[in-house]
Amino acid sequence: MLKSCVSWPVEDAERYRNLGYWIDEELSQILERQVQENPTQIAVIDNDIEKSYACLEKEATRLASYLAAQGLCAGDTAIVQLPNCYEFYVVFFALQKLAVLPVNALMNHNQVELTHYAAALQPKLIIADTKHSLFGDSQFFEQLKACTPQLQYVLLRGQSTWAKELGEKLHASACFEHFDSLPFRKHQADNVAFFQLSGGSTGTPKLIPRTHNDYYYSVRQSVEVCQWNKQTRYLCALPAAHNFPLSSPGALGVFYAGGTVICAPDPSPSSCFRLIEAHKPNWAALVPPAVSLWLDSRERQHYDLSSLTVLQVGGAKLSATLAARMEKELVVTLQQVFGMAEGLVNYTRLDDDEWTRHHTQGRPMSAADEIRIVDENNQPVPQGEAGLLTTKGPYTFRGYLNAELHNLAAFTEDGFYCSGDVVKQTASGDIIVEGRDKDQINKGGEKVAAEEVENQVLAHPAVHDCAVVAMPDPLLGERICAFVVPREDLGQPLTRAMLNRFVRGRGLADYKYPDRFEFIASLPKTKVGKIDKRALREHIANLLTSSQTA
Ligand code: AMP
Ligand code: DBH
Repeated sequence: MLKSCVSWPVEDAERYRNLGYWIDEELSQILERQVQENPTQIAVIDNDIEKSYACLEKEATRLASYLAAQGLCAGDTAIVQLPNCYEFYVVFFALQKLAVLPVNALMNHNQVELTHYAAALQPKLIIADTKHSLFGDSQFFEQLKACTPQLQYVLLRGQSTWAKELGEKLHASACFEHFDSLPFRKHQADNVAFFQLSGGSTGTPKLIPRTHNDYYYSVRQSVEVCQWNKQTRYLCALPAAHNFPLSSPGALGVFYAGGTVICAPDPSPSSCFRLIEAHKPNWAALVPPAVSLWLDSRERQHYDLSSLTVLQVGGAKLSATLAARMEKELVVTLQQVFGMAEGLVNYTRLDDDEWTRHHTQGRPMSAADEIRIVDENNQPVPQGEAGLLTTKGPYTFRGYLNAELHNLAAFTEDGFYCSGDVVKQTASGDIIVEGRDKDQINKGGEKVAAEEVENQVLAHPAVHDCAVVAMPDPLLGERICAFVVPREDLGQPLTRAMLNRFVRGRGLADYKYPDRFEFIASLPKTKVGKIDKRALREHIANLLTSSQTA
């Protein structure tokens, strides 16, 4: 199955190795080197738990030993769905040591997403949290097992009455204490280490194979750009599994630099301010809507947030107005981060001038990142003009898992990944994100593939046709609007309430639900007969404006 992962052409791989980008080390080495250099330093703070590097390494090794004793071995796959917590990192490194390849699902992923990951990966193991509604009892696990013949093991965080007693063991205070540590053999650093999730623009979410070599380089280079060191204290408030807080430089960057990760359950002011005052992080990463919430929160005056020196913002476009307000009112330096789980990450640099920090999304982190801004015929646009961002480099993937056809469209013939972002580049090489040419809604950093939502709505028997588009939203930037053409031949009129109830019953992640349904007699078409989504976006935007002014 993993044979269908596309790797780098031999000559590129050789070049990346010769230039020192790929060092043929596994991700687990990030932790091992700190155990040599920094064993007593606190690696992770999660509420009242403080764990040193030595502890994290010991507990990851024990968990790996336990899983090996159960029969898991290199090349097996797993689904992990954990909240922001210490155990997330124990599990991450345990699986890396074993060379078991996980996909780290987000906590707000639901039945539809997990079922799809299981179908794509045929995992042997699921590690989840009993707080998630799917894992409160055994029903969903049994259901998955029925269609995933390999699936045998489940390990739960939290109190569980159904997954034997193992569930309770995945708790920070006693991670597999009675398991002796086994030595783990080295694995090929060219191999896939885990699967990252793509926001996607197709009917089913795509999995991104990330290798040890490429991901490790992206972490090291991010640490270099951000100048992280042992004094770095990073507030991890975005979902730990997301590429941004995992690797830009994120928690893995902290571990590489020997600093401390402070886990926050979510990016809300009520969760974060308390933790900032208590644990004094100097860096944090947010999406733009969270920045708005922080700025407008009345709670802010009651807390000492002065330890924060840099606030990274990414995942969706930050307005220059918010950028300026943020630096002034929070007394921080802004770092814009424009990245993608597929690879390429751009940062504004800490010493960039104010205009660059406020108005651009930064520039590629590596000299080896190749950027081409092109028109729809893949021809470069003149410098300074907007075009489609395509890229390749030592940490940008070369193909989604099991997606041969889709990969043909997602890459140019010479291996550049077509990101679907419309950008322009300033004379100094900084990138400004202007928009997007992919069928996706970016709900304040949470990406939703229109087609995935359309398929769910289309499953309703009274729906004849459907098109999902972004509508403007003051806080999130965009929300989801579904235009629905009802079937005429059915007696009972279709209502918004019926559609809402129907979609909510389908087991899709909540953030993918349409925020609004609009009925329409037929979908507008372009000259070439495609659904005219631009017209639909304009239509809903006008409707919103006129309802505001009415
Ligand atoms: P994904 O492929 O799901 O990892 O999402 C990556 C996409 O998020 C990018 O291709 C952009 O469309 C969007 N994105 C990420 N960071 C930024 C940013 N700082 N500004 C604008 N868009 C962003
Ligand atoms: O949105 C993203 O996917 C993203 C944003 C910032 C990302 O993957 C990253 C940094 O690494």
